[in-house]
Amino acid sequence: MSNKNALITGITGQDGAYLSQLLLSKGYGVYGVLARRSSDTLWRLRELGIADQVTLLDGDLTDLSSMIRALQTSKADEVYNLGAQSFVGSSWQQPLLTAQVDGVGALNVLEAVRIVNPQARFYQASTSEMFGLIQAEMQDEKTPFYPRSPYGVAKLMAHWATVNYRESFNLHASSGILFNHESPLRGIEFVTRKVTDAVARIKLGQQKELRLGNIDSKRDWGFAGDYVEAMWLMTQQDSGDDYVVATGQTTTVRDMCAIAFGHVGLNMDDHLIIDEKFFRPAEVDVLLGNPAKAKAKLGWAPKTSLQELITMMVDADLRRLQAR
Ligand code: NDP
Ligand code: GDR
Repeated sequence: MSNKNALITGITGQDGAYLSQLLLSKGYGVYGVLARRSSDTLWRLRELGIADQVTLLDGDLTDLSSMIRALQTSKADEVYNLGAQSFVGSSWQQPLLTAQVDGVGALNVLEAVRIVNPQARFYQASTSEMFGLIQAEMQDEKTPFYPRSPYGVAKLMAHWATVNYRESFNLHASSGILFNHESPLRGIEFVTRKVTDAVARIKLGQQKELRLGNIDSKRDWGFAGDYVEAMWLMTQQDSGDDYVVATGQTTTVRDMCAIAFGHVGLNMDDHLIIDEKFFRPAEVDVLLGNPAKAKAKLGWAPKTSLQELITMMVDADLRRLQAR
């Protein structure tokens, strides 16, 4: 068992919850930055039964002083920067906030590490959205970036800041370029969870239709529980590096949707409506990651198929709705 401490920004998010669970199982003292909100944000940690096993520290990524204090209080050996305005769709409405939180926020955490404990190992939650407009059939660590949203642009700044701090100050800093990963703890605004929640409601007679935007886009979807293991493996290496984490399979939103409806014996065409409202000003048409480096260097491989993932999510949504 480890006697290390970890600090997680974004601990109340999907990945923060699964990463906390993983680190607790390894014996870490887990600290998380809790951004002030008017409503409760601990539901994911509660659902995993770990809300009282982590130490929450008030702070915000845009507030450098709170990041410095979080580093000091937690005495973190490993810092995972998962906090972000992570919804691509909202980033066109809130480009400056997204830049402040996702771009400058990462720089604040890097500065806090540099000031308080440059020996701490740093993980940055980078994203396949940095690839954006397709430059290669399969994207890997050498594929050029071409972000297509204010979110992608902000995350690119954070990625390069991570690389730059590694090269400038010799920090143990890694950038995990993670492709889409989902789970029953996924936010309801993201397409997989929007679909699985709607399918469960339609099955239970609580809803009739599901309105989506571009169902022709393709994503490389994996399970969040598998992906947080890759984050931890990166901080265990001798030095920081950049890694693509993906399944190597891509599927259209349409086919993902068909899996969800099919799982409960419903016909998607009876319920699905295409709504212009959900189209984006610029789209990332296809994402398909090549996780060969993560496999070779980290010994990481995805364990959950898209079929298993979507059926797990539909079943969880059915259970939640029936328990109400
Ligand atoms: P979520 O949206 O579920 O979680 C985001 C977290 O960031 C929440 O805990 C949120 O707090 C916190 N947060 C937002 N703004 C601030 C702020 N100003 N200060 C401090 N904390 C803040 O995201 P995921 O868990 O899905 O993703 C984790 C990270 O990985 C994100 O950075 C995301 O951009 C990135 N990523 C995600 C992928 C995915 O497919 N899930 C793929 C690639 C990258 P609160 O709960 O209070 O809102
Ligand atoms: P994405 O995820 O933008 O890839 O970012 P999202 O699930 O929002 O969209 C995936 C694709 O589905 C299309 N789509 C819709 N999307 C949503 N949300 N709602 C709809 O109604 C809808 N209809 C069609 C989208 O246009 C898109 O093509 C996620 C986030 O977790 C990011 O933080 C992360 O960095 C990337 O994954 C990798």
